[in-house]
Amino acid sequence: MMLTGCPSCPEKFADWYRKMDCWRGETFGGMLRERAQRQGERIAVTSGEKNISYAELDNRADQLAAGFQKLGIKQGDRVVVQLPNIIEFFDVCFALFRLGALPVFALPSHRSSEIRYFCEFTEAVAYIIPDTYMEFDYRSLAREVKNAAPALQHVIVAGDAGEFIALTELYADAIVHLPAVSPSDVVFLLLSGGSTGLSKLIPRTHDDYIYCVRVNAEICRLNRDSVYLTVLPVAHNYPLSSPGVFGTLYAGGRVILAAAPSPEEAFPLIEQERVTITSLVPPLALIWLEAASSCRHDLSSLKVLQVGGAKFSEEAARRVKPAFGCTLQQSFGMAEGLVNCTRLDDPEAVIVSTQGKPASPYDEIRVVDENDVDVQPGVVGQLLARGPCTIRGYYKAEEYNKKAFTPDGFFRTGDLVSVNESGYFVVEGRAKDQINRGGEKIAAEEVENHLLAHPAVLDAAIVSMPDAFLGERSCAFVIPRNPVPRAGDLKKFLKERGLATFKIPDRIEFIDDFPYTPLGKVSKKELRKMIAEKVNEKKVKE
Ligand code: OOB
Repeated sequence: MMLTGCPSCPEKFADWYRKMDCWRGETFGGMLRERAQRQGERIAVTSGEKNISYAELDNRADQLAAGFQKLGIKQGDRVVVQLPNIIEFFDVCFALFRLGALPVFALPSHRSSEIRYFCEFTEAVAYIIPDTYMEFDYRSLAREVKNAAPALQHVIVAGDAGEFIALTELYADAIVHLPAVSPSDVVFLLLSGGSTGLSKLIPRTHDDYIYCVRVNAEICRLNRDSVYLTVLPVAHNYPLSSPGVFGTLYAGGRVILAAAPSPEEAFPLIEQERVTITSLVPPLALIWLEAASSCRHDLSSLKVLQVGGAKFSEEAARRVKPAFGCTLQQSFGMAEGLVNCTRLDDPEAVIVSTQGKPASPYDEIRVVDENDVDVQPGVVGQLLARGPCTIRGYYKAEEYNKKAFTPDGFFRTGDLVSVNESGYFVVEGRAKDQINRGGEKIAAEEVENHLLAHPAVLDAAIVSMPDAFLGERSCAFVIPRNPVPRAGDLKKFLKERGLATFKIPDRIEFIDDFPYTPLGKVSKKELRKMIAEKVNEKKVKE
């Protein structure tokens, strides 16, 4: 079933990816069914004291699909899913996959500004939440959202539902009829890190996502004995698929869900469950490295520690093997599809100093200058990508797609890279107007637009500032009106507008006017330099 507003892969390329055995015609629903038939008794997912086998997961997905169907959720419908690392996440995903309904994966940190937009833009029929998580009540968020999104018919709660529908009540007995789901159908919408006002939605198909999952699982040598620990939010593309939880299930292994990413939570789990692989963002890797030196837990089962989502410094990367006795894998991927990573048998020097090479041999890569002319090897340029995992366009974004993709279908990643003689990337910077706050992406324009809504803000420009722990934090330069607002009031204002906390500027600097480029655009480069100097000056004084 075609979802309108999703540019599909041209037939010529689709044929090629099939011929090359990338796209094998599998679906997620079918994949789980097959695993359940082959190894039904084996544990698929563990969370705390709860274990569910492949057969149970398969069964629960069917029962929940029946319940969703009774509610009227049908093929092609969009459902905003905002669940933390709990077993129900899997029931919900596979139930929706089997119905051909599409999860829109929100993160637990999103608040009303983001959720309202996802619901409205995708015309979602349902919104699925936990009752509370990390001391936040998602039901109050749902109340706000429901008023704003008329198409939204159902709010479904994992836990105490209040006035909403309890997820537990939806596990029904008999499925009426499961629709035919084609491997080329869109399976869900992922969120882009974004650089424009509102984040773009990424339509991924069964074909392209399962291939991505499979190729990453192969690179990480996952098999039935693999145990993947999920510490990052499971709905993020990285722990979801690179190879993450879906890669582990594809390989028939076991997924462990951690309630929190801290070493206090994760290290005992590694010991107890004999975890073999996990993935972290760089700031978390720093915390784990620190904790490993005084750790009394047996972490010897860990074979691979993946670090990605933001640049991992070479100094920190060098410490991974001595600290954990396992192989580091650097992962440089994007929800739009392309994933690059170092290989487990790469020399240590390559592993610590590069962000890897494309996961698939069918990924086509170009590194270009500002005129789209290919640069010489080793020269920094913008990375363009086309391949069996990479989308050909964002959901309902016809105009934007003309800029985000070349006419021949390469995705403009916005990442500045150099490529060494072995084809490995070093991420050198970013051309897109985005802040990467320790792996969490902030589109500058989105936050600027919110700031501009404040009556005391004449203009605003947000840039990154260097940070030893997160790599980058955000700094908003604001031209105020009179009377000059207080920084704290502006932050509070953004919070009240329902913006996720990680997007609220870490620092606000008031300024009389911006520096401009010769073309009259705000010079963010100059602003970044100004704040970096200020931050470094302070460090020198300290
Ligand atoms: C992952 O996916 P997204 O969609 O949240 O973010 C993608 C962007 C990239 O375009 C790049 O700017 C940045 O995040 N990034 C890195 C990086 N990994 C991602 N920048 C420097 N070094 C790295 N290792 O973040 C993602 C998806 C799949 C696998 C891994 C990460």
